[in-house]
Amino acid sequence: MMKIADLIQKHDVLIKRYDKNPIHSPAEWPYTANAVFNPAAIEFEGETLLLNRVEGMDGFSHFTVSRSKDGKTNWRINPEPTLLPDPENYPEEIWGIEDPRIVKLEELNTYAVLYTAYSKGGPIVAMALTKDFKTFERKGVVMPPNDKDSSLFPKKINGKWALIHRPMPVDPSANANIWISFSPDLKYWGEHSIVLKARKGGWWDAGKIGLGPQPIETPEGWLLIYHGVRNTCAGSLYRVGLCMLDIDDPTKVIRRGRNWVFGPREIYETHGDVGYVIFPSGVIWDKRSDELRIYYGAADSFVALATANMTDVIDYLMNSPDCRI
Ligand code: BMA
Repeated sequence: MMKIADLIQKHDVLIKRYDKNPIHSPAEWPYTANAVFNPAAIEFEGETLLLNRVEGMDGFSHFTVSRSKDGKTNWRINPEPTLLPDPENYPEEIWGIEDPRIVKLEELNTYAVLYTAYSKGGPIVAMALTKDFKTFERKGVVMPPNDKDSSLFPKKINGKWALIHRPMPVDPSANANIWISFSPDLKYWGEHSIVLKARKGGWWDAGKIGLGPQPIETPEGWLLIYHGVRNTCAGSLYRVGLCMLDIDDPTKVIRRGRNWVFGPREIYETHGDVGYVIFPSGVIWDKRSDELRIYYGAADSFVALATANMTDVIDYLMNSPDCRI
C-alpha cells in the first residue's frame, strides 16, 4: 500500500529530505523539553553548529547548541541550555527567546544572532553577539514589536549593515511583508522599505511571508529562502519559496519563484504541536560539494534537514518565470 506521503506528492526533485529525519526531537533531548525546532545553522570550527530553539514545559523557549562534523550524523547536543531568556536585565525576554538566525560578521570577527524576544508587547527583534557560542553579548532590542523573522546580512553593503525583518501590520487584513533596514553601526536603523511582499488571493504565499534562513551570497545575488503562509479552514500551512536579491542593492528583487519548492508531507511535518509547518531557519552551503543543507523546524516540534544542489537551486530560480510583484 502506498504511504499517504506518496499519495500527496512525489516530485521533490529540487530539495530532498534527509532520509534519517528528524535529526532532533524532544524525546532524545538531554533534558526535559516539549519541542526542539526552528534552528539557526552556521559553520563553526569546521563543524556544523545548530542553535536550536527549545521549548520547555512552561511554554517558554531558549536556545541550545548541537554540533556535527558532517551536518547530518553524530550530533553532540549540549547537556544544558546555551542561552536562556534574561528578563531581569532584558524585560523584552519575559516570555522567552525564539527562532534565531546566525551570520558570521567577518569584519567584526564575531557571530551575530538575531532572534525573537517574546515581550509583553508582542514579539520584537533582538540581537546578541558571540565569538564562541558559549558567552553572548546582548545588544537588546533592534526592532520594536510586532516584528520577527530577522537576520543580518553577513557583510556591509555600500558601507552599511543590512537587516531583514518582518513587521506585522496593525490592520489584521493587511499583508505581512518582508522588510529591509540599514545601519551604519548595528545600533541606529533607518532607510526602512519593503523588500518582498506577500502575494494576494489564491497564491500559496498570500497574506503572510517571512524570512527563512540567513541570506546567502551567490554569484547571482543574495538567495533568500522564505516561508509563505496559506490560511486554510484547517489552519495555517507553512511552505517554502525562493527569491534572489540584487547583490549590491538588496532592496531590489531580481527574481522571485512562482511556486513553492518544499512543503509539509512527512508525518513529523504534519503532526506535532503545530502541524503542516515547515519553517526553514538555518542554511549551510558546502562549496566543495555544492550541497545546500537547509535546517528547518517541522510542525513546531522537531528539527529536520533537507538538501539540494546549489547550482540546481540557482538555475531553477533564475529560469523561473519572473514573478516579482
Ligand atoms: C510563526 C513563528 C514560528 C512558528 C510558526 C508556526 O509565527 O512564531 O516560531 O514556527 O509561526 O507556528
